[in-house]
Amino acid sequence: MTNHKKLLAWVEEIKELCQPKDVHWCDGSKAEYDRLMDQMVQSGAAIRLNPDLRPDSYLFRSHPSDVARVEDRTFIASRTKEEAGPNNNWADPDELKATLRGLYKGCMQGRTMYIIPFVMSPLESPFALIGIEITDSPYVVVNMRHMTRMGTKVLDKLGTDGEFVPCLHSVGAPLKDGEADVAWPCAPMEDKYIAHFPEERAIWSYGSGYGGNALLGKKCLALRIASVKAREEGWLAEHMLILGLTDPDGVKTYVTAAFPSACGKTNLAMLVPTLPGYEVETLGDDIAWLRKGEDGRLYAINPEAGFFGVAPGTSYESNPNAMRTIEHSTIFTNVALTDEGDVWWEGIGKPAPAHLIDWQGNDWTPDSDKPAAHPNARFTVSAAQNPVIAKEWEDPMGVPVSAILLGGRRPSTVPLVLESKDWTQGIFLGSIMGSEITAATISKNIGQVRRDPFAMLPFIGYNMSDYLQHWLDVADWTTEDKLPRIFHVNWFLRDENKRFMWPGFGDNIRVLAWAIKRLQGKAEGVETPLGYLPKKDGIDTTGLEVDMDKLLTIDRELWQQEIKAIREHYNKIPRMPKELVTELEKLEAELG
Ligand code: SAT
Ligand code: MN
Repeated sequence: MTNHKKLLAWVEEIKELCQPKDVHWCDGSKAEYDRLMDQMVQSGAAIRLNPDLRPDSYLFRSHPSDVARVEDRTFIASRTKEEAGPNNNWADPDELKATLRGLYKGCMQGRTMYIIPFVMSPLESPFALIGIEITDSPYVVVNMRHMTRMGTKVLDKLGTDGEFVPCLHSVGAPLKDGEADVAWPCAPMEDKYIAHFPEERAIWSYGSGYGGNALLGKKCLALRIASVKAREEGWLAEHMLILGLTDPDGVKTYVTAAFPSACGKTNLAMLVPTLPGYEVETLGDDIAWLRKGEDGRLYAINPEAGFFGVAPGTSYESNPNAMRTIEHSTIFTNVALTDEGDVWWEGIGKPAPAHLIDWQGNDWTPDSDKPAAHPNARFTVSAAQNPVIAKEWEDPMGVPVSAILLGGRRPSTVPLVLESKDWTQGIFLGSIMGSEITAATISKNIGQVRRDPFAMLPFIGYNMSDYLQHWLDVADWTTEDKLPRIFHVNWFLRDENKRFMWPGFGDNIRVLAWAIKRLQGKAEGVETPLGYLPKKDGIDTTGLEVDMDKLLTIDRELWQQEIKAIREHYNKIPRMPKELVTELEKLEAELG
């Protein structure tokens, strides 16, 4: 096991506090995974899918209240409110700990306490961050096995005094003697807490079993805690996919892209190009850590080992590589079940069968007025199963990034693509990013546009103004020619009839191709106050029926309104970096 004194002491402390029935140190083996799955199938927590149709795969149904991240119940408990900033719920660390200790007391009664040693980044990477998640959820254990590198090998790396981030998690549903368990235990909303202690580098999560609330290596460690560490140490922890794009000349370029949750990062990362001669390979679909390499360029590494992707809308048409990835050995959460024992969801590319069991376990027919799968239903799967995973995806030093894409769901105003004139304008474009709120977070305002700088609003572990300043400061790390170029994209423009104006998916290669040509000096840009737009015929639209004039417009009236909205957004962030305010003033003068 381990002789790590600090770890052993912490485990003892948590055992005393949470009073589990027993303790299991996870070795990370497939045998352990299979055993846990067998137990969960027996207890009714999991359903084994038909092995002839979906081998080695399982379905879980969450409690109807526990279906997404809970931003209202997510806290950054830094020493001061100022350090957490206007973008975070702040709580006094001592008070929050007292509240949480009260909840954790006896919270694992009747349950097994699992200890999951895991590492974010390949084990041998110098940038790896080790976490130890203690949880009473076997669902978390099996998901962590796909999403991270976990088990005994991590304890070996930790040695007797290595550093680790303690990540405490409980579903918050103790079992009294003889009390039967439910399929998805969790606590009521007001008792859920996703708490981060950035100075101490600790995570305490209580009451939710879902995704980013419970798989603590992901948003909690690899983004919120890592972003704090990154600022202190001079690197970046970002909500970005990483892809490798090979052009018809055989030149491979690495691109990262920041989009909010459920805006198509997984689809873009696995894109099948509709333009001949191009090839896209995946390195990551959600998180990128970026560091300056010895040659002065920025290198990106994916700290995760798997994909936790949105199922609805995923089909052999929209994302064939995702569909191939999840043909076997996959965990599904909140999708519908067919009578044959396979999965189904809205947008899977096959008509709904006459009968299904919906995500809540009820009979469902096509007449039902509710979706069969929850809109935030997910698949969890090892990245290695992706047929287009890049062979270098686990390179311990990462890959050099040439372009950064920023985007969100904007039905109007923001054109299909533009390139910032320089780094500062690129950071400005990142700071004003907006997107329609999706089902990936529990919110009453789904569909409304909210400002989500760098798609990091829910994930920055400190003050947003310092975060934006940190991005601006990257310009001082290296010379301008070595910095990635920054592009803003919007696949989600709609026409008067609310129809999407751009086909998206595999056709997004056409925009990527333009961006790559810009990097290579092979495409001219049209200068606008917001940056460079493609020339009229700059984007190859062969075979498409699209209105490029509309897709590439910067509408003065809409932008005058947009500037007002940006001002409001800026006003909510005290200490907004001066350079960005200047950018806004410049834009106002030019478009006003
Ligand atoms: O639930 S997660 O935070 O893991 C998914 C997402 O919101 O991106
Ligand atoms: Mn995400």
